[in-house]
Amino acid sequence: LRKGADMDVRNGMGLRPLGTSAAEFEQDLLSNLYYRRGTTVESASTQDAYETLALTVRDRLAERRVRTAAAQYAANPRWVYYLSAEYLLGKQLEQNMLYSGTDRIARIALRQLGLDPDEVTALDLEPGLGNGGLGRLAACLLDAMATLDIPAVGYGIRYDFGIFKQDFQDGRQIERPDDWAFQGNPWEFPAPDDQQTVFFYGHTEKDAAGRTLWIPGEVVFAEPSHMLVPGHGTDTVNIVRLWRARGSHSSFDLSRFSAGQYAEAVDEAVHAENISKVLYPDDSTESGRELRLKQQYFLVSSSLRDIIRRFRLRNSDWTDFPKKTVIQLNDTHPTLAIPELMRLLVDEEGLSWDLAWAITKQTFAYTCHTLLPEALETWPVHMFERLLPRHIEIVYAINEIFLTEVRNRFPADLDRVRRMSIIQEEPERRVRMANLAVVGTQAVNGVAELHSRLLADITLRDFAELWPEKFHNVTNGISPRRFVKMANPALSDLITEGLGGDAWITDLDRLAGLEPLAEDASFRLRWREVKQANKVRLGLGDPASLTDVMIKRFHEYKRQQLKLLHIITQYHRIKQNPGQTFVPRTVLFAGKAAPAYHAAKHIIRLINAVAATIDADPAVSPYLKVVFPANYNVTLSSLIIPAADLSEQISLAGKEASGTGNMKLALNGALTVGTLDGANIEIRDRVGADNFFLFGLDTPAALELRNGGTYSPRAYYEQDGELRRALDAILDGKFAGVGREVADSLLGWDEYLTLADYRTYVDAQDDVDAAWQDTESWTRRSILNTARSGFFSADRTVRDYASEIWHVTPVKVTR
Ligand code: GPQ
Repeated sequence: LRKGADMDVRNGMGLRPLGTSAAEFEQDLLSNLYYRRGTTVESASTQDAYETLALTVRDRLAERRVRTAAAQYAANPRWVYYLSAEYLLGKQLEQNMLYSGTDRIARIALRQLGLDPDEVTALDLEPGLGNGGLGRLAACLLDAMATLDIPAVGYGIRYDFGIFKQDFQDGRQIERPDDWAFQGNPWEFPAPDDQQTVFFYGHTEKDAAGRTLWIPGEVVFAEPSHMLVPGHGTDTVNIVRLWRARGSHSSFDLSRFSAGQYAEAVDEAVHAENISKVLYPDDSTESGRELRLKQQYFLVSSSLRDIIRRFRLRNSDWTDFPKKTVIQLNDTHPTLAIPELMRLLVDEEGLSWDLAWAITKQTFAYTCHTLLPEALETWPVHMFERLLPRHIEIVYAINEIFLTEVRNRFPADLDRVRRMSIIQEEPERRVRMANLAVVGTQAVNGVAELHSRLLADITLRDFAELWPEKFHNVTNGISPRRFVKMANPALSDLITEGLGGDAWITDLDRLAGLEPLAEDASFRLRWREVKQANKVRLGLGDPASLTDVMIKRFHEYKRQQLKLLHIITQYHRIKQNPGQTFVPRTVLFAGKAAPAYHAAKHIIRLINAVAATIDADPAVSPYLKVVFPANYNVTLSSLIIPAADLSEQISLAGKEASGTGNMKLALNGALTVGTLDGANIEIRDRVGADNFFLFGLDTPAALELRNGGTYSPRAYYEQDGELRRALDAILDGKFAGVGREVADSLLGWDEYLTLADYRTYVDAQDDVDAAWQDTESWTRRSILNTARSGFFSADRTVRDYASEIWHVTPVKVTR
């Protein structure tokens, strides 16, 4: 069979359509149970039933996938390839039942066979192949690309262990491995024939013709499998292709094994396979480990070869490559793709440097997701050149030509040259991946308006001065399917009823049609009933209380510690005023801290200690409850978000690139208490200042205070009695003696100006309490938050990418 025949148009023909009735689904379940699972109803375990269900649902989408591949192959379009080290796809079963329209019939069929649908579906696990917002954004964009019929493939790594499972022991975070695929993963199609070879280490030589050869020192195989990425309300099914590292066949040492050296016999294979063993549980900080750099090159090298293989199915001329290919780099993690494509074109394909560079630059685009300088990845030159001896030469060559351009544009500006160089010289020679990413791409974008502006004005200012046209903004968005339709079925039904149809699911601006219903008292009552039911479903805290949620990774810039100071203040007010009534609140935290991020872990521990102290105090617990469910993930977020009344988006202005939880919460009718940071600004502009609780310094004020050199957290402590009481309570050990490190850090330096924003934050929370007491008005504002948040659909985000950066058009899949 000709390689690549999977793409052949003929494969779209001659398929028996799969049935759409419950009886046909039941037949297919049985047949899959017998022929693919090799068992019978009588002897099937719940795992058998689950896997069979998954296969039966998957088949419905696989049929669409075949037609998608055929249509896309025939069109020979410009493809979007999304390269990301992380994907947080969420559970697949519920999604795939929804997208294939089999939810109802699957349940009927399972019951017909005597199986309990809830018990069976409970076995579906979430692949946690990412850390936080960046990984979930990747999943939302794939969902939207498929929904908009854009030919796209996501590339990533199939980590054996995803993001760690979080648990608490004495209130402390502990991490346990996430062996998500131990039982196998029924959603995955292995494609061993598309295996690629990835090289590391070694040295370079020049051949007689003067061409550079890379003589590698290590060979690892990359074995792909893909999962289906269905679009909603369309037949398009794209894929996400994940690579797994495999040792070569020769890496099993039979002679050692025969000599009883069992561990040594598999040494080499184990070493190779370690590359895709575990996701680095870092978020916005550089890990600095060689294995991570290896992972990045592993992803890039295998994906590029696969992209080229796909290009060659329909094309032969290299100059067509950028016409048929756009590769979006999800942050700098896949930036090695730039020197790797240069190497393939120059060393392996024999193209001239200039032509290869023109092709490369036109092919790539780069999304930056941060403003924190410490999150801009750099790699020590000595590590880079040992692992990738040819790539460092290419990076040097790119840098030399680039710096010549800089010198010509800005003569005698040595400092600028030093700042812009891809190589940092002091205090240690390092490769600056963000600089490489800007130099080697045709477009650079930030992920919210403020973020994109700050990138151009501050973080990447020198580059924006050189190439202003390269810089774009594409405000993030979220999947309305995942985070409204699936997460909040009750609200979805009410919205559909209110709008007289469900077209909003793929056209979220239609939510604007809810605005007049905010004035309808009976609609408001039903809106409240839905929120109430979602709180009951979540099962944490009193459903009548104000549910106040802060759900995100733990990071000092996000300022969970500020929320905590407010909680302690409220605790003191309640204790000081016995007999007075207060607005009852359930404060819910959820999120993980990077295992080595000690300051964040101290905050987690203190939250748990404060929660326990409040719980044990009968004078306070009727009005205040703090809950912190462990192991925040996509699944848990889908339960919390629909139950939230108040969304905490309280990062220091100028630090949060965008945020996406802020969008999910507003769309589900939570009101935001937030700073002028990231996408909060755009949310507030849309929902209206009256429906958003604003507080805190704005970015210029924060920059001035921080950089002025006179910021004194202690002055705030001394001037504000309530703040002093809150910090003293921690320092005095009132919370089981826990958290002094947190208070010390706030009083000592307070990098993120928590104390400076404390007073306006507490005042904003008082406004929240006052607003909550007017139930009808709160509900009106809640409805308006939903009605005016249609902009935050990932469909809009993808349309922006498609028109501004990718210049791609849809390919419609037909029967
Ligand atoms: N983000 Cl650099 C991550 O989740 N991980 C990272 O390593 C970096 C950024 C987030 C960012 O903090 C949020 O503000 C964004 O909303 C999100 O990426 C998606 O763009």
